[in-house]
Amino acid sequence: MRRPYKKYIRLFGRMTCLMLLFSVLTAGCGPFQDVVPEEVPNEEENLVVVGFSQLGSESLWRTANSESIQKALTRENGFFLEFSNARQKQENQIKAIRGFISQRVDYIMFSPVTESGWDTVLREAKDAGIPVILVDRKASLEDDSLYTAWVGSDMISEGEKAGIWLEEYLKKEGREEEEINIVVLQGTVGSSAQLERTKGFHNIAREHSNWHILKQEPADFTTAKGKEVMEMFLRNYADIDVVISQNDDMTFGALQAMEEKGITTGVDGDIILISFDAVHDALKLVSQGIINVDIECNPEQGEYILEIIRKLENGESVDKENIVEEKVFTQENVDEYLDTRTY
Ligand code: GYE
Repeated sequence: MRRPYKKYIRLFGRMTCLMLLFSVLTAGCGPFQDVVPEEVPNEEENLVVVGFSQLGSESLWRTANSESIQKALTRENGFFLEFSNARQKQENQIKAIRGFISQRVDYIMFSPVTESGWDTVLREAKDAGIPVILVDRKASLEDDSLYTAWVGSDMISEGEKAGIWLEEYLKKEGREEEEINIVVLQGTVGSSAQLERTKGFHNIAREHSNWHILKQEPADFTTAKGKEVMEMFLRNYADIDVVISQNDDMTFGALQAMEEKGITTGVDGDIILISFDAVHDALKLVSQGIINVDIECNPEQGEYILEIIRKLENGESVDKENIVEEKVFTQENVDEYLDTRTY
């Protein structure tokens, strides 16, 4: 495989050697040894260079996803990972991807903050001969050959699981004929997570003429926005039966807003609360009966990516779509998973 990036690695390698030599010679004579760049790869290591534009650090899920990838693409495993945080801005991701192209990295990975707007930059990557791996969220592209593989969740199915759980729960409670008022805290507008979870839930909701979605409002997957939007829901709607929050961080914010108004949620509460992600702090609330159900979204995608890149390096073919495994957590099954959840 052509590796023009190796030129830079070679240069860095030489610089590192020179700096190391200098620092040895001057050891104890000043602060210079502190600036030796230990991270920079040298030629002998023959590392696979991966540029990764993570979309942000908006949620606990996202932190776990970044950590999983950083843990898999290590030097020991033969990788040099250049990690760039886009702070939830598409323009930052496009800039980072262009930077990776000009550095001639071996692979580009990114988690698209929103679905659309990637055709031009991905065409540039393709023209430069750099394979692109999509992580977590999807991109809607006019030409699917602009990426090599995608690793992530089936988020339509996640939305459907929420709907199916609600259907069964209302039946169990003898409320299946009741008028049910629903509000939805949505994730980042135009992200595949927001679009697909919404679509999946609607696939089930449309079968129930007594379910009324009063309002769906984006809260950007953050706790602060979740609280703000929930406060607005509480001001505008007096009779809410169900809150659906498209991630746990927004759920934490929504819970603060409801607690401040003396409203309870969950198994014995005033409002049914449905959340997504299933991070440890939320699973604790499921166990305590404060969140009724948490639809898991699995952030541990590092190992899948590792395997894909290894196959590509060996000239093997890879599946275009790689879906991670996920569960549904309620008070009935959550305790057996609580202790082992690391994020
Ligand atoms: O649910 C949320 C995060 O794209 C699946 O993004 C991901 C979502 C996840 O910020 O917590």
